[in-house]
Amino acid sequence: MDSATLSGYLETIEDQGYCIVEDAVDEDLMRKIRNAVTRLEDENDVQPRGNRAEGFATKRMYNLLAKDEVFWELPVHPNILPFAEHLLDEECLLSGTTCMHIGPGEVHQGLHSDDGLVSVRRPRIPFMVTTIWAFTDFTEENGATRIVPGSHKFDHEPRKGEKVDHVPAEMKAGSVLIVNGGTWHCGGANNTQDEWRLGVSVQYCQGYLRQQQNQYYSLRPEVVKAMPERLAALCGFTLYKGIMGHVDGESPGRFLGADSSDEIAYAAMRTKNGVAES
Ligand SMILES: O=C(O)CCC(=O)C(=O)O
Ligand SMILES: [Fe+2]
Repeated sequence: MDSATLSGYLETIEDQGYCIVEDAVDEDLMRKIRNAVTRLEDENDVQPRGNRAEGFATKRMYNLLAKDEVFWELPVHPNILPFAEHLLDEECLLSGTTCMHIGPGEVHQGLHSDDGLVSVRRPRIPFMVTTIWAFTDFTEENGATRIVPGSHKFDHEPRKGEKVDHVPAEMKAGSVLIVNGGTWHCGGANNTQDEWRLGVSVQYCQGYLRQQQNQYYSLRPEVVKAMPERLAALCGFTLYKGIMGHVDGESPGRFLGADSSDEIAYAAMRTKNGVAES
């Protein structure tokens, strides 16, 4: 994506709290992801978890990077990662990867903001950026994510029973919805007879924040070692600003025997450790 296009989208997010990037994903990747999701749902006999947050007719899976390498393409995708790098910064982390397969009869989720657990007064910078990838069309009828435009500027989290207008983020398969972590939203109700809505959420957070899904325990060392460097760094296997996350002063990447992430960590400590250098 060229920088003028990216700037245009970033302006929309600044104003509205979200934007939709159309045609972000090619057919081949869409097909691979859809196949992986249905295969994993079958293999693991995934069933709705039966609560308002996770849904009563929605199949969800978490920690997708550990489940199939095809998901590795999403967090580092060149059309999408720049949004997280701009709205957070380049040392942001991957907070979670979740597949949300909303089935017929689902009711809408409760309105929330994804970084609402952070107890810093609003309005504020985003602590998270959520990207929701459409692998089927998202329509108002089949449960498109609902958004409260401009709500990233509100001074509170949604209150129980609070009435507010929301709009469906309708988009074609292959589009990605980018959401400021402070924007109010929810998964929509699926009022169709037989249409499943498949979305995958790739969520990023500030590098100093605890990740929503635990990457360290879900990813085996040999898996991280096989990852591209950028992906391993996003998962948290380098140091934040050359310091945070260390083990006896060294990068967590070193303990995986990953030469490359070890190198990055040492370089980061030399060049970015303001304490040591000043
Ligand atoms: O499924 C969706 O469209 C949104 C889900 C969501 O916002 C969440 O689980 O935090
Ligand atoms: Fe959400």
